Order: sequence, then structure tokens, then C-alpha cells
Amino acid sequence: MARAKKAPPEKSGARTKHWRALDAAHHIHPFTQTEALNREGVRVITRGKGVYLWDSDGKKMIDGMSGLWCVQLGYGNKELARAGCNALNTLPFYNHFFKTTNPWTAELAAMLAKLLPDGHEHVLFANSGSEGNDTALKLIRYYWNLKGRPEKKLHLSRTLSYHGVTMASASLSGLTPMHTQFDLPLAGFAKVPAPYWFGAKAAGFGDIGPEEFGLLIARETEKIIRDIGPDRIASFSAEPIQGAGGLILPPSTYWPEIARICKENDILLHADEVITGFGRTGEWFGSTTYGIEPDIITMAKGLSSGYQPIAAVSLGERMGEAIATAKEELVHGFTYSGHPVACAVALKNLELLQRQRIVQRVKKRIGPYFQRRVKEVFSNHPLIGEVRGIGMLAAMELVEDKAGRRMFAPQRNAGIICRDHCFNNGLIMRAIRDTMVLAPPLVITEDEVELLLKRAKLCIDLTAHDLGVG
Ligand code: PXG
Repeated sequence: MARAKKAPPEKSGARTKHWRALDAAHHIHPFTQTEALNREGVRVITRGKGVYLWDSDGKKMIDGMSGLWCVQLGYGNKELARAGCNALNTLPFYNHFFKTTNPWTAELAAMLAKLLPDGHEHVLFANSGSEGNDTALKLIRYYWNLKGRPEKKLHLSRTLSYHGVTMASASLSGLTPMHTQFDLPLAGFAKVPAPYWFGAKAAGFGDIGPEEFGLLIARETEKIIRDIGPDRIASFSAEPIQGAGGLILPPSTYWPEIARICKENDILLHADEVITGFGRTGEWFGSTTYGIEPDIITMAKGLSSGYQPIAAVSLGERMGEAIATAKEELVHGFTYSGHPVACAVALKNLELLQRQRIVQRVKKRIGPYFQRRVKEVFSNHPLIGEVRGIGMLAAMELVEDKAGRRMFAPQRNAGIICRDHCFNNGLIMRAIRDTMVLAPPLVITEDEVELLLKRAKLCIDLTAHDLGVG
């Protein structure tokens, strides 16, 4: 323990050892088996610039995941740093509880209202996607209470969805490994199937096409709603594209049918745009990409390019009207809701996304380029069963048998083998089960896309070799 108090040593090897030891002794990591990590030794990330990260041994990596799907503007953006620094020097903290606001919070709320889909004129702030979703669920309950429909309490969401880790957000999440350790989900949550077409064959749906599958899953959702009784259902929460569940792109038939079902059954539609917001799909919001008209939207991550922890929840017309005109106090809010430094950084981030026309660039130039090149490089690869993507999101399914769309048995660890090759070869690519996912910063250049794909190809070749495919 005495070692922990010493200043970091000068030499990089010794410094890495020093930080590893401190981390192993005192830091419990998220979604990590602590004992295994400490045996292996953690990687210490010390610096970022553009699309690159460096570790404490000076190893440079290209970040194909924008941190955790969030660094839209890349690392080391000086304007974002200056905006945060300016707020820190001017008003490092004040709250909004005592009939007060601050310039950055007010401007950010107005800027969001301008960028959000029509009707979303009101926002509340939180500090993470999980808190944002927790807030959204509370507001959904409140809305139905205000409307005299207190029996509408059940929250629907999808299998393989990721909505965060608080008690409510984890209950909303459909990734079942998130539940068992904590006796979740709480009461009042129910699941409907995800429109995961690539997994349809393995799930016993046979050789169904994506469009037919999208309809089938929406109709299955409708059946579950009918069985539960629409009068009991408050909301349907969904990511426009499921991110952490495996980059599941909905077939084109899915969302229009879900919108109809929600409307007909008077169920509030809650879009979780934590990953799909702020240009990721080539529009400001994934809801626009898929023609979804949500009653309530959660956003975080790209809102500040991840430079500050901040989330927002926006209310569409009917929820905004009911909540903003209620004749009573809204008994909700965090110490740091609308934190001035986080708001200043988010505001600057939105200004830069607009000034540099980054969302249009994703839609018109770099997004189509990225999609075309990922498909060119991987569509015919024997280890890749499907390449899918939109904007600056791409997924590649590692399969044992390409023609038969047969996946690997989980114990083959295909995804983990590939991810480890990536780390060792200067690329950060996420493995979700055996789906390899890329979500690079929106500012990535064509040359950087080429470098990223060159490394990804090398790593997928190495993985194919390890697994004896091709
Ligand atoms: N909604 C969505 C759609 C998310 O992707 C959250 C809510 C929760 O946000 P916070 O800020 O509370 O983490 C997320 C977060 C991964 C990974 O490995 C993805 C997330 C978080 C951590 C890891 O893909 N998404």
C-alpha cells in the first residue's frame, strides 16, 4: 500500500507498472471480471488526438469505437476544451433548483429544441444515459398520472436492448446478463423481441427475408401488447438502432409498423438516442433516419462528444404540454442537472457540429464512403456472414459457415479472439458476442478509414486463421 503514495516514476515502463498496481489495488472496473483483469494487467490510456489514442507505453491505436460510441468530434478538440475551461473559470457550479438558470444551460436547451424533431420544445438535463432513461421513465409515469390513467404503468422494451445500469434503466435493458446479479428486472417491465434479422435463422425462423422478418417481429410485439392489455402499458422504449446489443439495424418494415401499433394502443414512444443521436446515422437523430416520431427522447454521449458527462431528455408535444403546464412542482432533478461546465461543452459541441457541417458530411460523404469500403473489404471474406451499417456505424458478423449463415458456438470465443488481435495491432474494435462493431469519430478522414480497415482486415484474417476458417 505504501507504494500507492509515491509519485509516478519517470520511465514509461515503470510508470505503467505503477499505475497498473494502483488500479489493481483500488479500482473496480465496469463490466469487468476484476480478478482476471488484474492478473492480465490493465491498459493505461494517457492521451488522445483526432481518431488516435496512446497508452502509457507510447503505443498508438486508432479508435474505431469513438471511446464508447461518443467522441463525435474526435479527441483533443481545443475549442471544446476552451469552452469547458471558460465555464470553469466563470461559473464552475450552480444549480437550477432555486428559480435560477445559467447562460449555458438556457442556450443549450434552446439549441436542442432547434435541432430536435418538431414538437420537442422542452428538455431536462441529467448526467448519463442511465440517469436520462431513469428520468424518462419517471416522466412517462407522471404523464399518465396527470392524465388520470394511473393504471398505465408497464414499460415495454426489447430483448438485446441496452438502456443503462441504474435500477430502472437496467430493468429496461433486454440484455439478460445485466439482471441476474441484482435481482432485476424490477416489477413493471416487459420485453418484446428485437428485429435481429441476422440471428433469425439461428433462432429458428428459417430462411425468412429481412422485410418479412421486420413485420413478423412488429406483429409479435402487437400480440404481446394485446395479451398484457394496452390499458396497462405506459410506454415502448427503443433505440432506433440497437447499439450495445449487437448493432441491430431494423428492417425497413419494422418502425412504421411499431409506430402504428403504439399509436393505436395509446402507448408513449420513447426513443433512446444515446448512441444514434448527434449525427451518428447521418441525421441529427436516428428517429429522423427511420421516420420515428417519439413522444420522449433520451440523449447523451455525442451530445458533448463525451468531453463532459451530460444527458438530456426531450419532451414531444403531448408530454411537454402536460408537464410544462402542470400546476404543481416537478419533484425530480439532480444536483448536477444542467451543470454549467457540461452545458458549455455540449453547446460548443453542437455549434461545431453545425459550423463544420459534420452531420451533412456523414450523410453525404464520409458515411457513404465508410459503408462502401467496409462492404468492399469484408463482404466476400469467408469469416464474415454479414456486413451491415449506416452512417458511421458498421457491424461484421463472424460466422463458422458463411453460405449457411451458421454462427460459432459461444465457447469458440470468436469475437474475443478478434478483439484481442485488434488491440495488439493498434485498432480498437468492439466485439459484441461474435459481432465486430465499428463506430469511429464522425471527423475521421478517408485516409484514416483506409488505415482502420487495413488493420481490421489483418485482424479478421488472423482470427480466421486461429479459427481454421477459409
Ligand atoms: N442508452 C443507450 C442506447 C446506451 O448505449 C446508455 C443508454 C447508458 O448510458 P450511460 O451514460 O449511463 O452509460 C447507453 C450506454 C458498450 C457500451 O460496450 C455501451 C454503453 C455503455 C457502456 C458500454 O457498447 N452505452
